[in-house]
Amino acid sequence: MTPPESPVILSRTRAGVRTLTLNRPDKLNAANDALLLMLTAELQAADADTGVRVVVITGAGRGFCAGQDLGDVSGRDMTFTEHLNHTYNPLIRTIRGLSKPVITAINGVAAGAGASLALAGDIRLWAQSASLIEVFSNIALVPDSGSTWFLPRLVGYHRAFALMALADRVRADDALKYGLCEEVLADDSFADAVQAYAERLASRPAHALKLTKQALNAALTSTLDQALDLEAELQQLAGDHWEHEEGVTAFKAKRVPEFVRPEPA
Ligand code: T3D
Repeated sequence: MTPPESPVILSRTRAGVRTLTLNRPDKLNAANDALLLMLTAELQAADADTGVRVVVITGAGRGFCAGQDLGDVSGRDMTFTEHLNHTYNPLIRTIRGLSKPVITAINGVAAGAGASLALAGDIRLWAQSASLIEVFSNIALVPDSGSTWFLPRLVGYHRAFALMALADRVRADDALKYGLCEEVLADDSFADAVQAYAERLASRPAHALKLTKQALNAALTSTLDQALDLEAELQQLAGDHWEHEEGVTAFKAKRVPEFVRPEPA
């Protein structure tokens, strides 16, 4: 009897943190359609699950994600445009639109669309040995899955162009310097350190963070006037929520606020 195939995405929830692990380690977690569609579905499920407060995306084995599985493209019955609209673009839109913080935990090499995925997180944590390569030009393709949007906003047009044109590898220390990651963590305790970081994030006020993500996403493409208007609108929603009352009460009582409560049904 053939053993059942292991799932391309592993899912585990601990202390309000849902960890989704890309699970094709023999190919450095290169993405086939099953992986991309399942990752998007798992993210949507995490968004709908009130027990989940933070989502972590990471990779099994020594890679984070080597981008499109190049063994999986010949004979495909979709154009490139159709394929991106069917797989990668919904994935990136889902991450950016998720109402919960998404941590991309870059455990190893992130290349091509895997680099875009690494950059799409709200928080990017890198293992010391991780690296990122805008590898697309090696196979004469255009950076996709959001790389042309994320990278110049982080490093400026010129460094983005150079990284994309030459496909040079960015290592963790430079990634920190360039603003591609929030923290570089030791390899040997990476998973535990990511979980600890995620749990700290999970203890923060989830409703306020959801609105903060919404405001920051909108501000990336808005005018100052539009940002001020949206802040005023969202602040009302935050101020009317129990989290705000709890924060102020805790401050006055000189205690730590307790932002984790079961949501009313
Ligand atoms: O819709 C569309 O199709 C367009 C979308 C495009 C999005 C994209 O992501 S395009 C870019 C595709 N990705 C690449 O071109 C990256 C190819 N891989 C590499 O350049 C290198 O593997 C790395 C720099 C990422 C890592 O190098 P290294 O030396 O650490 O590992 P390796 O030995 O090259 O790879 C290990 C194994 O993974 C190897 O398999 P083997 O020989 O042990 O059986 C290798 O073939 C496999 N692998 C790595 N990347 C891919 C892959 N297999 C399939 N597809 C890959 N992308």
